[in-house]
Order: sequence, then C-alpha cells, then structure tokens
Amino acid sequence: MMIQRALTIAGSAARGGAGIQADLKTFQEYDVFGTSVITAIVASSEKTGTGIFPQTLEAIEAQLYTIDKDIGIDALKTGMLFTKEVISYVADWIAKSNLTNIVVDPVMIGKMGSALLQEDAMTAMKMELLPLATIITPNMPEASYLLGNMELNSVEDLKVAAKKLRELGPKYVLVKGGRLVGPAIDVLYDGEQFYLLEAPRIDTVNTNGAGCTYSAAITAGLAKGLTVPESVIEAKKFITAAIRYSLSFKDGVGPTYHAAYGKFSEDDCTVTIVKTEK
Ligand code: PXL
Repeated sequence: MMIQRALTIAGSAARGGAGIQADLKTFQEYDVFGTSVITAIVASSEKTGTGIFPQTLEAIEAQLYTIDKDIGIDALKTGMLFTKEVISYVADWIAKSNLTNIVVDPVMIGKMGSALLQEDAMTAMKMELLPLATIITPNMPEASYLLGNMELNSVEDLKVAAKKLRELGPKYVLVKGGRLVGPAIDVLYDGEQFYLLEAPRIDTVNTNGAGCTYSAAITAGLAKGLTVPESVIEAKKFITAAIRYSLSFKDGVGPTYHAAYGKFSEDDCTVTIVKTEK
C-alpha cells in the first residue's frame, strides 16, 4: 500500500487543537499519512503561565532527516517556527530539496495569547521563507504585520494586501478575512485572478487552531494532487465544518472539531466562490 505523505513543521500544542496536533488530525481526516517536525512545545503551566519550550536545531535537523530518508514528502506546511535560526534552517532545507507543495502559515500569535514568533524573526520569514512558498496563509493581523502594520478593514483591503504579499515571492497568497464583520470571506490571489471564498459567519469563540487546521487541510489537498485553488476551496469547507462544530471543554478558547467535515450536513459548510480579474 502507498498513500500520500504530508509533513508539518510546527509547534506541539499540548491542548490538542492547534499546531502539530491539529495538523496530524487534519491529515488523518484526509487519509494522508502525516509526519511531523516539532520546533517547540507550547504548554501553559501553573508556575509559568504560558510556556514555550523551543527544541534545539539539532533535534529539528534530526527529525527532518529521518522523515526525508525513510518516509518521503508529497507536501509540507510550516507553522510555528519561533526563531530566526529555525526559519533560516528550514528555508535553506526547502531551497535545497526539490519539493513543490510548500504551504507557509506565517504563525505569529496564538488565540491563547502566546507569542509564537520572536520579534527578530520577521525579516527571515519575509525574505527567506515566504519566497519559497507555493502558498502563504496569513490571517489579517499577520498580513498587516508583514506589510508594516497596513490597515485592513474590508475585502478590498485584503485584495490589496494579497497583491503586495505576492510581491515577496509566493505563488499564491490566501489572506483570511476571519476578523472582518459579516461573512467569513478569504481572498486567494495567484498574480492574475482573485478568488473570493465566502462562508457564513459562525458565532463562536472556540476557534483555537483554526488557522493551523485550514492550512493543514490545504497541504493535504496538495499532497493528494489537487491544484492550489481546488485545495483551498476544499479546505475552506473543511474548516467551516470544523468551526461550526467547534468544541468547548474545560477552560480557555476551545478547539475546532477536526473530524466534523463529512459527519454532518453538506449545508453546514457551504462555500461560495467568486472569481474576479482585478
Ligand atoms: O493557532 C496557532 C498556533 C500554532 N502553533 C502552536 C500553537 C498555536 C496556538 O495555540 O499552540 C504550537
């Protein structure tokens, strides 16, 4: 038997809704074989509050080596990389590989408030990693930050941001409009065409890991041979279902439900796609 393989290079989110855990659960839902490189462990403790425990570069290298040597990679995504050293290492490794399906989620701050990228790492992210991406998937604060605190208040603003971000070198840019008022509209741009992906707004605070899950779903779609727009459209349905049936456990921002897509009605994840030239 052989199935497609997707790799996530990201942080472990002990709470289970985001990071590595979200990615592997999502890959499993797509029936794609998931592998992982853990860059840091994110877990809050009574003593320290929110804690981040970075892994050594040696540990990161070893994980990448063994996955590449023994399993193989049809698509990969990056999530929380945390330091400029890790970003540079991963960017270098990608540049030397002949991989084509590269999803970069420029993770910066988690919904539980943790800083998932050090301040001095932004330049490496912009100059070294984003140019190698098949697709980047910033949310509004990330897109704004990458563009020098550009104000983003409307779909038109998201389109301008997508155009500017594409100048950094990625083939596709997906700017997610989750923080707009009104429907949840994301903008996908390929250098010529915009695709507006619209889903109804779901009234919930439990969206921890939504960005990770969305980009993992895109990665799994690419691993299975879908085109980028096809992967994004399928992933938007997947994340819409996961948010609609998001979970609330004991405390804090609850996770999305990674197994929701396909379990409930098709009407729960209807996505409208509008294509425009400019
Ligand atoms: O959702 C962003 C995110 C990414 N990666 C890790 C996280 C979080 C948020 O909690 O913990 C490891």
